[in-house]
Formats: sequence, C-alpha cells, structure tokens
Amino acid sequence: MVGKHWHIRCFCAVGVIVVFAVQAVAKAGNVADGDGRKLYSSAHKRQTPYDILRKTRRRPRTGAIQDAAEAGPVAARARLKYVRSAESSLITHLAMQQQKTTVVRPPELREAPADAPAEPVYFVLEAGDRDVHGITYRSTDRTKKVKLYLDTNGDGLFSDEREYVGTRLSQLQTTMTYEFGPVLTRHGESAPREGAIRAQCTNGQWLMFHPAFYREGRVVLNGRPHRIAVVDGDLDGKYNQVFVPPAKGVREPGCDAFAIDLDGDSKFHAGHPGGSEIMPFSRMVKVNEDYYSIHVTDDGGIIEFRQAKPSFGELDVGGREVDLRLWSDAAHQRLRGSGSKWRVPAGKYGVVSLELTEKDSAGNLWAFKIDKAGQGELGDFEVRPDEATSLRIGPPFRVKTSMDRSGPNVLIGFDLEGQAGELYAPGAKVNGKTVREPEFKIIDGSGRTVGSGRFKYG
Ligand SMILES: [Ca+2]
Ligand SMILES: [Ca+2]
Ligand SMILES: [Ca+2]
Repeated sequence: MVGKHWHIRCFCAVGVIVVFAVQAVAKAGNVADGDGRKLYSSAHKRQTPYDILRKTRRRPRTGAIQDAAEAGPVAARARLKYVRSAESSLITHLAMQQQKTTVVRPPELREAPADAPAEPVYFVLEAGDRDVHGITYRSTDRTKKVKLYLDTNGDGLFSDEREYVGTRLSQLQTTMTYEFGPVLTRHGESAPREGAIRAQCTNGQWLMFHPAFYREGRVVLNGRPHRIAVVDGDLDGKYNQVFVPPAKGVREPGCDAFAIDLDGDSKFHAGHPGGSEIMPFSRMVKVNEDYYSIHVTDDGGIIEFRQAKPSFGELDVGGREVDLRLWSDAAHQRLRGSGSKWRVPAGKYGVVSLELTEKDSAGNLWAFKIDKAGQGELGDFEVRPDEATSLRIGPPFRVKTSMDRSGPNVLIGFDLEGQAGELYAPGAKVNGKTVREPEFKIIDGSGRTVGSGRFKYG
C-alpha cells in the first residue's frame, strides 16, 4: 500500500489543479497507475541496491581520442605537480563517485575482518575497468573505531589489505559521515598517489569517493598565464581519459577532469555544470575564440597545448531561446541565445544543463530547466563535420510521473517531458516568478479520494 509519508516533487506548466490518480491495488507491495501499469512491485523491492548495481554494467569506454588533423604547432607545455585534494578542492567535484552499500556479502568476498560485526556493509568502487570490493563497519572491539578495507587485489580476502580508520566529519551534524584516506586502490603500491582516493561513508548507507591527489601547473596561452589542472576522475591511474557521452550525472562525467583558470583570478570557478572552468577532459579547450588541443601524458606529468584547427558542424535547436551547456569529447560549450544556429567542433555531445525560455500567447515568459545530465537523446548526440544536427526540444510537453519507494516513503516524481525526451525539473518560472504549487488527489480503485495535498516544488 501507499506509504503514510509523501515526498512530492512536481511540476505543473499551467498552474492549475492537477488530479493525479493513484490506483491503490489491494495486493500488498503493488502500486499501479491509472491504466493498471505496474509502477512498483514487491519483486522490485527485494532487489538490493547492490543487485541493481551488479546488473548495471558499465559501458566500455574508448581511450583518448586524438585527431592528428586537429593538432597544430605546440603553443604551451608544462610540468604538472601533485597536489593533495581536500574537501574544498572544487576540481575533484567532477571526479566524484557515489556508491550505495549493502549488508549482503557479495560472492567475490571470502571473509570479513575478525572485529567486524555480524552485519558490516559492503560496497563496490569502480577504479578504471576494475570493480574493487570493500567493507566498512564499526569495530566490535573496545576501540569502537570505524574501519574500511578494500580488496585491492581481488582475491576475496581483507587479511592481506591495509586497514583505514575513519575520522568523523564534524561539520556535518545531521548525518554521520566518516572520512578515510588517502585509501590506496591498488595492491602493494608504495607511491601512494596514483589511484589513491578519499572515501566518505555517510550513515553506513552510501559512500562518496574522490581522487586524493590531482596534478596542477601553469601555462601561457595567447600571452596570458593560466593555472591548469588534471584529475584522474575514472581512477584508472591515467590522466587523459576523454569524455564520452552520456554522462552519469551532472557531477559524474565518468572520465577524467580538466580545469583552466580562464578569468585570471587563479581559482577554478565551478559554476554551473558545463559552464565552468572545470570540465570533463576533452580533446580540445576553447580559450576566448581559439581552440587548443590538449595532450597529457598517461601519468599526468606533462601537458601540451597545440593550436587546433577543428572541423566544425552546426547545431540547431529549432530557433528556441536556450542557455545550453554541453560536455563533449571535442570541447565543452556554453551556447546562449535564440533563433541562432551554432558552429561547434565536430564531436560527440551531451547536454549537461538546459534552460529554455518560451513565450505564451499572452506574452508571458516561461522558463524551464533540466537538472539532470544525460536524459533522452539530448544526453548523447553527434555533430558531424559540415553537417547540421537538429535537436527538437521543448513543447509540446508530456507530463511524466515516476514513483519510487524509499523505506516508508513513496516518492512521486512529476516532470515535464519535452520533444527530445528531455525532462524539465520543478521550479518553472513565469516572468521570473515561481508558478503556484498545484494540488493533487489520490484516488483508490473505486474512485474514492483517499488523500489530497499540495505539491511542493523542489
Ligand atoms: Ca585482498
Ligand atoms: Ca583516468
Ligand atoms: Ca578563475
């Protein structure tokens, strides 16, 4: 049955009352929509996050792509030194990996440490193309320390591995977060920087991983100095993995990361995803109106910029007014305006953020936003040399609902789907003001109203 607590996330374009009928099916554990389609089943519930994780195999990714025709004379070269990353290192935010834990011991693991409780939690870290299994728990001995181990050599044993003791992060009072590291992801490594991570475990439920080190230096391009950095975001020990769409999320491009101080303040400005000085690693970077190809040695020790002469194609969004941020294997882009077609380097692209402004017949301006990367065909498309690529986006919209159960809560998602399958998030504005929250009703199988309320944005 539908749970007592409702977390509502909704969006309504017209700002009128919306009746959202949930036909509550008598069979426990089943929820269906008005057409009887099953939205959620008890079979699904039995899947642990770990099961789901195991089924979602990663796509193979191609290695660094270098187009010889793009590369001209060397414009700058620099040595990059190691820098230890910290909580405040914005650059590692594009090199984040989040994983859920499970209490079910995966078959790959043959033991738990002697001081582990009956139900420690297990997780998987993706390091390049390896799945590294790990365990974390509060020790049952009198120290009660919070510990973490990785099975770095994949032999199923922790007894041959290093033990890491967690430190409670005090600034996060509402959650219990412990930080570990630098944690080594490879067995028997003496130089603890390649593949080393910072791991944070929150409430024993999920882990966040960031590279513990990145590489940084300075170059002069067009007569101006620029601070630059590279991050081994996919944790394969190399620093030149180019972005391949679609992205896993707005902070998870699934490749390495690159940063360049474009405005000369010596800081890497994070800003909006795709519109910042920190971006997924790509073949080129745009500095003012010039493109430079980027070449980084596998170990990240040397970076070279060459003047690039990319081949261009055209991107057309049907004359709509947009503010578009794109990640690409070619070079990341921010495109703003209306009615125009953009000339962009040929390559593979994914939209990482999109703001769409539409005028209705009364002259009101509606602003819609997508807040997830990699949705629909916008998440993965190609611009070919000397060809036009058209993206049909925006209205007519379809209302798209989704339902998810999280403990006692039923989460109802309510998004607008545009023509390209792009999902616009809550928080639409009309003439700069947020639209009034619409209402909803929950109707059972016999048409009786069993609940009602008001959707809240956000
Ligand atoms: Ca081991
Ligand atoms: Ca890498
Ligand atoms: Ca800057």
